[in-house]
Amino acid sequence: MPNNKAPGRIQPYPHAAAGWGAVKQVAVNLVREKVSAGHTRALLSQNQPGGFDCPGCAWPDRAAGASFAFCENGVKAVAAEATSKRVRAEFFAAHSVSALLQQSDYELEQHGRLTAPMEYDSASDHYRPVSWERAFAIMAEHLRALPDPDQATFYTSGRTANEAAFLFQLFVRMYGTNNFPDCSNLCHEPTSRGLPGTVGVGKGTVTLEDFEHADALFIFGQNPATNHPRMLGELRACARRGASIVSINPLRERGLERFTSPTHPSEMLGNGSTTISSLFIQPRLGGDFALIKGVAKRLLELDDAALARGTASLLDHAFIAEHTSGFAAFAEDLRQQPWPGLLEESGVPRAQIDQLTEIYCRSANVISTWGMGLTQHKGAVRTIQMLSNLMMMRGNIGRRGAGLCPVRGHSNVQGDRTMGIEDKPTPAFLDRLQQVFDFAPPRHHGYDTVDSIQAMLDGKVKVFIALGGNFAMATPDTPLTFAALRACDLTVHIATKLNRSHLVHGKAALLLPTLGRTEIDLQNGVPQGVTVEDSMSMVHLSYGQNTPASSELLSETMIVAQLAHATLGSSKVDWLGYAADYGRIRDAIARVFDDFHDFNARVAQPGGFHLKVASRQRVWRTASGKAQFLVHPLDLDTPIHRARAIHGERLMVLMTARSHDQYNTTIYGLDDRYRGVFGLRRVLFIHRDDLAMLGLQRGEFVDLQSVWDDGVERRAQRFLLVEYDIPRGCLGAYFPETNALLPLHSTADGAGTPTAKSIPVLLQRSALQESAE
Ligand SMILES: Nc1nc2c(c(=O)[nH]1)N[C@H]1C(S)=C(S)[C@@H](COP(=O)(O)OP(=O)(O)OC[C@H]3O[C@@H](n4cnc5c(=O)[nH]c(N)nc54)[C@H](O)[C@@H]3O)O[C@H]1N2
Ligand SMILES: Nc1nc2c(c(=O)[nH]1)N[C@H]1C(S)=C(S)[C@@H](COP(=O)(O)OP(=O)(O)OC[C@H]3O[C@@H](n4cnc5c(=O)[nH]c(N)nc54)[C@H](O)[C@@H]3O)O[C@H]1N2
Ligand SMILES: [Mo]
Repeated sequence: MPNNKAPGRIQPYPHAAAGWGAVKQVAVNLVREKVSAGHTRALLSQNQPGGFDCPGCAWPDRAAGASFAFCENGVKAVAAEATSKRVRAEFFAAHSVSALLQQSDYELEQHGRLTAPMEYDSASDHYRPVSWERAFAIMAEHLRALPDPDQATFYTSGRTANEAAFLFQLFVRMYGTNNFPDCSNLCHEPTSRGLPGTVGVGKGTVTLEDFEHADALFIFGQNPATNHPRMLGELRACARRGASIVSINPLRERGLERFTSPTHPSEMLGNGSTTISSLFIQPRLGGDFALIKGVAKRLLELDDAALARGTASLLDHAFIAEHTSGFAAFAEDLRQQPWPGLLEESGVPRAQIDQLTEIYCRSANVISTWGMGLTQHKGAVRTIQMLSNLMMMRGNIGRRGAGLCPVRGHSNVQGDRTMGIEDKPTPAFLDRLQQVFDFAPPRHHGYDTVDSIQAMLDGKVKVFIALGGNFAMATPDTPLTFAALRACDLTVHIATKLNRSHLVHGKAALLLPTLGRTEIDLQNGVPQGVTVEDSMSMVHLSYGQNTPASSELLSETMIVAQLAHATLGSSKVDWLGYAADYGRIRDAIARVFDDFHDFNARVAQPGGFHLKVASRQRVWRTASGKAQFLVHPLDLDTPIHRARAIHGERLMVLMTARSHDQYNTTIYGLDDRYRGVFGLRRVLFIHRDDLAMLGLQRGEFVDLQSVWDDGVERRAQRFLLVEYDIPRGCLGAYFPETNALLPLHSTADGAGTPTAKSIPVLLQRSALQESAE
C-alpha cells in the first residue's frame, strides 16, 4: 500500500563515521528493544573470552579489544536478539497468516522473539501451538514419504554454529541428498569458487596481525562503517601509521572517508576524526574487473620500462618463478588488451588507474579486501581471480602484511562451509564421512539456492527446511520465490524471530523457535559452548550469557539432533547423545577434518586457534601445485550490454545494498544515517546528470522495471529519487524491497550468486507523486 504520510527526510550527514552519532544510536536501540538491565550487562561480554561471539558480522576480534564500545551495529544485532518483546501463541491466535503478510518486514521484526513451536492450520489460516514431539514426527513423516531424498532441500543461514551445522550436514547426507542451499550462495560464493582456481583454497590468506604490517590496503566494494564496524578500528590504525588506503566503491561511503573512534577519548572530545582513504576510486557498477586488469596492464608496462632502463623490476619475479604457473600467457593477454575497453568498462579515468598502480608499486606489502561489491555480479569469479593475479604479480600472497582478505558476512558463514554445508562436496570429504560414520553419502551434486527455487517451481522439491535465515526475502525474484515456497508440501523454519518466510509457506508448515547465540544453552544442566570460524579462519568458543527468551526453546543443535533421530533413528549415530554434550560433536568433527585435531583442547585456549590456510603458507592446492595466473578477457556481451544496445543511455544499472539500520532482511529502523536518509527506505540514488537526461527531478517518485529476456515482467514501485554522488548510469537502492527486480537466473558465472549489484532497469515517473522536501 502506498504510504500517504510524509515519507521522511533526505539530509546530508556532515559527521565522520561512528563518533557520538553511534553512541547515541546504541541507547536508542536498547530502548526500542526494551532490553532489560541484566541483558544489557551481557552486551559487555560480547567478543570477550568466556562470552559470546557477536552474532553480527564475521570480522575477527582483537584478543582484548573493547569491541563493544564502538560497534553500534553489533549492539543492534545483540539488542534485536535480547529484546524483551515476545511472540506467543496468543499473538498467532489474534493474527491470521494472511493478515500478518500485510505487515512490513520492519513491523514483523518488531514483534519480538518466537517462544513456542507452531504448526500452520490451513482451515483457519492461523499458526497454532504444536508439541515439539509432534513437530519432529511431522517432519520425519514427510521426509520418509518422499520417493527420492533429492525432493527435499535444506537451507542454512550463516549464524548457525559449527556443531549444529556439522550435525545438519551429516543428517542430510545420511538421509540421502547434497541439497544444501545456503546464504553463502547469495554472498561470498564467487570467492569460495574463484580462489581455489588461483591459490587453491577458497578462503582469505591474512590475519588481523597482517594489518599491522601492511603498507597499503585496497578496499573493494565494502561498506565497513555499516557492515563491519570493527574493521574501522584497523583502518584507522593503518591510516595513522601512514599506510595508503585506497577505496574502490561507486559510493563515497562515509566510513571509508572519515572515522571518529569511540574508544579514543581525544578524538571523541575534540570532535576529531581520522581520514581513512588517501585515494577514492568510483568505478561504475561491475567495473572492477576492467579496473583491476587495467592496473595489472599498467604495472606490466611500468615493469617493461624499468627493464628497458635497467632499473629494478616492479614484479616479484622470484615469487612468480618459484610459486606460480601461467604468467607468460597472462602477461601476453595484458599486452594484447587495448586500453579503451578497460577505461570504458571500468568507468575509471586513466589518471586514476596510473595513480593506483603507483601506490601499488611503492607499497612493499599490500592487502586487498572485498565484499559484496565484487561478488554480486555476473563476472564476480573472474574479477576475484583477476585481483588474485594482480596480487601475485608482486608476491603479495603468503607474506607478512600482505594477502587476500574476503570479508564475510554472517558470523559463521565461513565455518558452516568448513563443516560441510556444501552442495558440491569434494570426493575426499565424502570419503572421510563415509569412513568415520560408516555410510555411503550421496555423491552427486545437490541444489544451491537458485537451483532449489527452480526445483520447487518445477515440482522437483517438495520439502523445504531452513536452519535460520529469511529465504523468501533474501533470494531473488520475490514473486517467483513465493510461488516456489507455496508449491511445497512442507516448509519448516527454525528461527529466532518472525519474518516473511514464515508466512509464505507450503501446504503444511512448521515454525520452530530456537535459542540465539547470546543465550545460555543448557544441556543436562551443563552450559554448552558452540564454536564459530570468523572471516580470517580463527575458530573460537562462544558461550551465551542471557536467560533464554522462553523456556520452550531448543538449541539449533538439539533441533537438528531430534529431527535426525525422528527421521533416521539412532542405530548408526547417537544423535541425542551428541546433542547432550557438544564436546562429543567436536570430537567427531576432529575425526572428519584433520585441521580440527584436538579440537576441544585447542578451542578452549583463550581466543581459540587459527585454521591453517594452505595458500597463506604458500602451499598451493591447485591442479598444477602452483598458484595459477588466469587469463580472462573483458566480457562485452552481458545482459547489460545487450539491454543497453536496445535502450541506449536510458538503461540504468541498479545495485541493491544494505542501509545502516538493517541486518540483511531484518529491518531495525528506517534511517541510513551516513547516506543522509532518514525515516524511509524506498529511495533511489541517482546522478544529477542522469536525472536531467531522463527528464526527472529529485524528490519525484519513480517505478523501476527490469530488462530481462524471459518475458516475465518485474517491477518495483514508487521509489523517491535522491540526487547522489554515484557514477553515471548507476543506481543504488536497498534490499529486500528491490529483490522482485532481480531475475532468478541472473547469476554469477561459475558461482550461481544472484547479481544483486547489477540489475538492468528502466525508470518511469510514478503515477503516485508526493514531494519529500
Ligand atoms: N549491520 C549489518 N552488518 C552486516 C550485514 C547487515 O546487513 N547489517 N550483513 C552481513 C552480511 S551477510 C554481509 S555479506 C556483509 C555485507 O557487507 P558489504 O559487503 O559491505 O555489503 P553491501 O552493503 O551489500 O555493499 C557493499 C558495498 O559495495 C559497493 N558496491 C556496489 N556495487 C559495487 C561495484 O560494482 N564495485 C565496487 N567496487 N563496489 C560496489 C556499495 O556501494 C557498498 O558500499 O555485511 C555483514 N554485516
Ligand atoms: N538484493 C539483495 N539480496 C541479497 C543481498 C544483497 O546485497 N542484495 N545480500 C545477500 C546476502 S550477502 C546474504 S548473506 C543473504 C542473507 O540471507 P539470510 O541469511 O537467509 O537472511 P537473514 O536476513 O540474515 O536472516 C534473518 C533471520 O534469521 C533468523 N535468525 C537470526 N538469528 C538466528 C539464529 O541464531 N538461529 C536461527 N535458526 N535463526 C536465526 C531470524 O528469524 C531472522 O529473521 O541475503 C542476500 N540477499
Ligand atoms: Mo552475506
